[in-house]
Amino acid sequence: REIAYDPPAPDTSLHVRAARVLEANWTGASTVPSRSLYPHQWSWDSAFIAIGLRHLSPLRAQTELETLLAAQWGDGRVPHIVFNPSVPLDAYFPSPDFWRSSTAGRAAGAPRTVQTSGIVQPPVHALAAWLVHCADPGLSRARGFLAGVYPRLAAWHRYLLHRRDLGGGGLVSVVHPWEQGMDNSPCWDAPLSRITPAPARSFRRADLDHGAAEDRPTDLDYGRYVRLATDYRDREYADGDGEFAVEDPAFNALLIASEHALARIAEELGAAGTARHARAERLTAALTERLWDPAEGMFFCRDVSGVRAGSPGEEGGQPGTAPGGRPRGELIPERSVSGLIPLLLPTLPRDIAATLVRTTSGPHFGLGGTTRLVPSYDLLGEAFDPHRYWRGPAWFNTSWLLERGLRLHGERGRADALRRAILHTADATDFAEYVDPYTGEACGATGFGWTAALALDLLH
Ligand code: 9YW
Repeated sequence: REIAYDPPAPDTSLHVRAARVLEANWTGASTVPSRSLYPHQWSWDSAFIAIGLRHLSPLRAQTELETLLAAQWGDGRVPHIVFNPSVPLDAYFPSPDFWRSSTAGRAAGAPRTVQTSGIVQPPVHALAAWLVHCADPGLSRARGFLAGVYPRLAAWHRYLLHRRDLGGGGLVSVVHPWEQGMDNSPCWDAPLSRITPAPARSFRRADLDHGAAEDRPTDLDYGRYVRLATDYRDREYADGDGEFAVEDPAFNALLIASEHALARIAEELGAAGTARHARAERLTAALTERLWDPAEGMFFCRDVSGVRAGSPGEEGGQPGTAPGGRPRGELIPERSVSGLIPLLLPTLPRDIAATLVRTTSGPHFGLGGTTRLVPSYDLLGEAFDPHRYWRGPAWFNTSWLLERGLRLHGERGRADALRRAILHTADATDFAEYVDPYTGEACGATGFGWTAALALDLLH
């Protein structure tokens, strides 16, 4: 034989480089999204990161989720940021002295020993916990992983379902654009336009030290984010009186997927999961009833700011329903990738799933045609910008969610193509935070946590 040995696999394989990113972003008990831009623990980032980390170290993946849940508030909310005390205050805005969780959050049961924000992010955690368990059930059982996280995850879902049904129709509302995770999505333009911005000189944006201003949200957006967060803090994080309340399809779909996962976790722990599966079904029905637009072939956000849950319609109708049985509040006519993400739900009506698949590959999102990954916003929308944060660029977590959805609904060819595109783009961009949806050009930070983690997950 001419070659007497099998050459070792090059150590620059995608797998090895993704593992290196997660290693470099690991702080000892959790993983930062990006060393430069986001030097703390972020809630939904940690859930996605745990999903990838489970292939490298199930123990670290379990620890990632346990660290986040240890910062849970007494009322059940899981904060969107858990601050690292060894990072200087000015490294990220808003910092702990803005949120003041241990004082302003006292009534809501904020932890005393760790500083956090007071808002939340999408509930991907029970789904992540279940997937992490499945990677190494022996270790998980030996450590009592699920038994430890289950009560916390259950309290988290209870908080969302009981304190955040601000529209009164059974769905959860976000009270700040940062909660939904797609900060400056055009979906928020209309509800945000009513908010008086905080003066620009009253805060300093640390994000502009690391990110290009033309790619980041504008100063006017930031003024409004700061106003909403300040008002919420000054109400001691009490829910129900804010000026911004929106029912978002992705946030609710992730809650439903997590509720199904929580049912499985309950079953693994020897309890019945039936009531949770049934609740997930009711939520799926509420999602399609309140947010599905059959004429447009996708889900939309519903602006329920100012709709008082619990207050019956003028003629004594159901809460959340106007006289005549219509849901209260208005649908926001902006096409966001958020409106495609319910495809990940196992019991979505077949015709809705088929329509969503068509919309994903149609002219507004271009998948399999003009775009490489799913854009965050309508290619034909007036506000579309291929580089400005959540107003057009493609993100890896949303493409990963859609890959799952396509596979789940039997669209194997499309799912395989999207999987290949995610892996190729993660590889070519050094695990970028997000990319130009047409060219795949890297934007934002590189060495980004969930990009590396979700690429790793797709390699397995
Ligand atoms: C910011 C950390 C977070 C993500 C959000 C994303 C961004 C923070 O980064 O928000 O300062 O812009 O919008 O979804 O969790 O990766």
